[in-house]
Amino acid sequence: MTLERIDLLLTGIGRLVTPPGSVPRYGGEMRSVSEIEHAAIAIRGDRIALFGPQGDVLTQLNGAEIVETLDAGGRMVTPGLVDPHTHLVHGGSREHELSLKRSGVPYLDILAQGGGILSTVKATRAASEQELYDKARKSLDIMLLNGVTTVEAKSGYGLTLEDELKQLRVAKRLHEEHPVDVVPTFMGAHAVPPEYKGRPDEFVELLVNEMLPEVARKGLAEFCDVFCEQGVFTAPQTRRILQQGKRYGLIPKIHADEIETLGGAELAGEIGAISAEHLLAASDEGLRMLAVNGVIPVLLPGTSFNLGLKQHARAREMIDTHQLPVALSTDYNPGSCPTESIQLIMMLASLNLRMVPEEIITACTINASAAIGRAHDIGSIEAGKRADLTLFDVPNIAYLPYHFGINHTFGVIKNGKVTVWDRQIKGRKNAGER
Ligand code: IZC
Ligand code: ZN
Repeated sequence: MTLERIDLLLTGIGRLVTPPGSVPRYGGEMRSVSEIEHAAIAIRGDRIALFGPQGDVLTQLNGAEIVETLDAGGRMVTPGLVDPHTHLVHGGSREHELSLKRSGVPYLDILAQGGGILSTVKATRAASEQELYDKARKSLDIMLLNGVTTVEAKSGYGLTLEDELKQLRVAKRLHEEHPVDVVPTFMGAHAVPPEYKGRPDEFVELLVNEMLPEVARKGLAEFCDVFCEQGVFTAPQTRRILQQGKRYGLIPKIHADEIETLGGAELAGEIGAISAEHLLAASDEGLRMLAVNGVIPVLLPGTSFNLGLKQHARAREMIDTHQLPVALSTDYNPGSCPTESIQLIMMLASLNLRMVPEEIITACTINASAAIGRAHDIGSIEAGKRADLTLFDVPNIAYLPYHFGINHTFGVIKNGKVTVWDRQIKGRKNAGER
């Protein structure tokens, strides 16, 4: 890239931290991140042009036209964080189920009684497209203020063709209108809707024959996900749905072995899913199948925490024994994990998954971007990659999972534009609206 003109030069970076490269980091590689003190980053358009020790960068820019220079004030800078598993677009909320949960009724029992996901289905069907948009947009603002620059968003609270399309259209509009990039996943197989109660195979046929083809035709999803779980969708039903998704160009993902061991991890390996999510109850063979087939485990420690489970995903074995490229995500949803805070997830990954800070940063950047097929474009600070950067008011990465329960993000640069500064969103497209 020619260095004749730089649009934004970020100087005064106390510590620049990034995983290297543009491919997922496997196992032991997750621990090695590049750290540069007193750094600078030069941006041209929406791309990183140059980065390194500030003295070196300034020397290389000698004679270049620099449109704007911004002082990071000694803060830490990482790649913009990526949240690769959310149920961002939904109606209503589920605090009315909290007492039931706390009295010991399990998550899947609440669903079997017509609550849980199905109570959100009712609220989502009743909501207008604009109401869904306004609610999701508020969550997206919170994510951005927490340092997230790309999120994946699943449908799955409509469960009719029209209501699934409604959710996916909202995700598309958010992607176009909000600074955060929104990557859409079709998850019509999230639950069996009440009108198909006791007839799950008929619902699978509807998904396969009508919903999937139409979603794909309209270009409203990149990925297809299935909740493969006891009492929800079986492994054979999951296989059928994801194989049909593949025929229509949708890349498979699986909510696999979250609560019961159903062989979801094995299936993710067999069909070549890009990622397998949750995995608390995954078998040894399942983990081996993920490794052999290059499937990215997306771990969601906020969910096991919030469900009060004793069991956690076996992150240490995934990383140390199976050399897997672990990613982390919020799982933001109104039931099992009502939080947008990826920084809380970092703390829980440290506490309950025993991941070290370098692994956590890798899991929230390059590996998270790989879980949504974008490691070539985002997830690390590299010349030529998208200029998505997060500034934290912390001295080093260990401080992020260490000092918990508050937001450490000071600023965000998205597509080369200063989008959050001094903890405020700038450059909002429809600034006057809210
Ligand atoms: O709304 O409960 N696990 N799907 C599968 C969810 C959690 C979201 C929800
Ligand atoms: Zn989920």
